[in-house]
Amino acid sequence: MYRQIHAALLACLLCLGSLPGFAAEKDTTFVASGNPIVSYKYLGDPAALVHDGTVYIYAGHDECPPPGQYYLMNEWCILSTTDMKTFTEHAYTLKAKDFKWAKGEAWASQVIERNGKFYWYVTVEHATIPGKSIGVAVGDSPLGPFKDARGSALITNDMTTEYTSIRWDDIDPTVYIDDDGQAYLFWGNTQCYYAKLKENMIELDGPIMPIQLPRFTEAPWIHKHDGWYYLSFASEFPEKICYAMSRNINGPWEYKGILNEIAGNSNTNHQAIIDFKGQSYFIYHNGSINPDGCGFRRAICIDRLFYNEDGTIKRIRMTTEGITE
Ligand code: FUB
Repeated sequence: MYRQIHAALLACLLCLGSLPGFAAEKDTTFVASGNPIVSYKYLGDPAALVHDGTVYIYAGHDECPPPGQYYLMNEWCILSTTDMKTFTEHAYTLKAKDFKWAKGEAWASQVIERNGKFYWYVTVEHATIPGKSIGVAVGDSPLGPFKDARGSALITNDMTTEYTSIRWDDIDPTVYIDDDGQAYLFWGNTQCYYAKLKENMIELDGPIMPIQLPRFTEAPWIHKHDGWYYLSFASEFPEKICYAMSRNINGPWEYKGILNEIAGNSNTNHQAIIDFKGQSYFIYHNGSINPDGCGFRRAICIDRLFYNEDGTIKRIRMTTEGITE
């Protein structure tokens, strides 16, 4: 009986969560009972920022009502944790429409800090330049509020037509600031790109350069660990996460194979990789709370990530228990 009431309540909450505009009215703290960490609303495309002893997770809100099979994403939500088990969902959300030049569609994003400012790079559909585009918002805190930093897109589809004619290749930004202070933006779908960013973080500082990665689909994530640069990315479709390594952020990148297998019930598989308090974590989404089975109502999971002595990464073991210690 209890299980039935619980299931009905969950279904009701998920239904509410799929309604456009549903958002936490105030910060809400909860203890995750394994994976996925949030099961009262659908969230996808997690990006993580470690700052001052806290992990912030920025995720797109999947609002497509069942049984719809399309992306309905209007906003990005923020979660935070200091122990990877107790999470706060913050009331503030950034909306795709906060970028006045955008039509909507809050696809994948990432936040990075520089000189006390927090830059939130986002994918949105451009209102006047056909195709996906990348914008950047800035705030004084990892929890915002954030405002459009440029008043225009940083990357638009017409800037990359020499590489592919598709209109959704300019998505999924990931940003890294190297040890010498140079910032880089990586992004792409079908074709992976990267470019230098100026110190102000809101302008390109050089040409857009293609990177050749085998069976690259989307979702690049750049991180560094013990002197190695890692470029992980979603591969093929349905997606696995694969990765490449280099001693230099400009490459050459050596392909290292599969890092994470197809994530249950979701055709996409979008990752963030962080080190936090001496452990490494793999943060991703699957479709495990979606009874219909598709990639449009996703859920965020966290599992441990382990490196081998030679710097390669062990295959991720996706669990339902999540982080237990
Ligand atoms: O959420 C929309 C798109 O699905 C993202 O931009 C891709 O990475 C894929 O997860």
